[in-house]
Amino acid sequence: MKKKITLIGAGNIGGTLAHLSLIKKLGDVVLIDVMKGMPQGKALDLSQSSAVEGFPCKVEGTNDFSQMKNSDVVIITAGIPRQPGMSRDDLLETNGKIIKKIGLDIKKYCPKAFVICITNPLDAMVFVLQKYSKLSAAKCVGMAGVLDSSRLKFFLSKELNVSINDIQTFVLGGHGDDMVPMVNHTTIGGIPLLDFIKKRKIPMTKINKILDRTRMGGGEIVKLLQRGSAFYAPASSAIQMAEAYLLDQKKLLPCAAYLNGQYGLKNMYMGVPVIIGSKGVEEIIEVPLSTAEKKMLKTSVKSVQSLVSAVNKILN
Ligand code: TXD
Repeated sequence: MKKKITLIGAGNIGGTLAHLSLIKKLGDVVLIDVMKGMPQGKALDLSQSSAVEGFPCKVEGTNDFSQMKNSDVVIITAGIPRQPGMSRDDLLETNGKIIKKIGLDIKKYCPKAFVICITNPLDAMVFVLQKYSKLSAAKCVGMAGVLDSSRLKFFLSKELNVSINDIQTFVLGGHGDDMVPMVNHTTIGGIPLLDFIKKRKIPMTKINKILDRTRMGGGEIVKLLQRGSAFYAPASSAIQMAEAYLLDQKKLLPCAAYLNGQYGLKNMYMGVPVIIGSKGVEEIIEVPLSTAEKKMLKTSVKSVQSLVSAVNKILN
């Protein structure tokens, strides 16, 4: 039977998610947005592309949230994105209220779905989503780490002049400017990054610049676009997570997952490496951290925790 994928928020990322889902033949797509006409218009446009692309899946656009009923996968981008000069945290109140309502809808219409939150500030929003949807922790995740790692991979591949596909890396912590890129766990075709750059005589200062550019990767695009934020790479990243679930791929991906003791943290969402398969988050992988990484992670944890307590106050 064909799977049903609901995309809540039909803006830049939502539209791209729909296009990718259809081209990859992942299932029938429902695009939901509060804006009248827009999801319907995008769905019609996407449907017409099936004549060329030849996908067998249907796509519908609607303003009716009950249409998410019995979805297998839900991906949420509803809310407002950053404008130049705004931090992700400036979105807290508006997006918090939106995500709370969507959480309650998910509880009502598709409590068994695998749900991926993309809306910022990510780690706080996925916490709110899980709280109100009552989804199991395994079925409720946030997308940020795949994107942040993709940015790091891209910058490294350019600097090192190697294929992006040969770079293995991940980013730990919250999706903020204090995320923790895992240099010690980065390999180039199996060779540790630090050995690789030593051999090539690439100074560590260059790598540090790349790490900073990764941390600020979202802001760099916001500034260039002048309206809205990145959407192609975020959509690809979330589709990789959805695909891992739908096809039971057991992929190891950095995602915002609910922590219950892992990394010494409890009752919070944060970016960690997880295995995604047909049960959702099947395992959280813990890796040893250096003293410096532990310190950086602590800072990132503090930012996430203060956002969560701020949003809890707003919503209660
Ligand atoms: O790594 C990550 N997690 C991210 C997150 C990377 C990039 C962008 N990230 C965040 O995704 C960004 O900060 C935003 O919070 C979301 C969505 O970004 P997008 O670029 O798609 O924003 P758009 O184009 O403004 O689309 C948002 C849509 C828009 O069509 C609104 O009408 C709709 O959300 N919207 C709603 N839909 C449903 N229900 C409600 N309540 C609602 N409110 C607004």
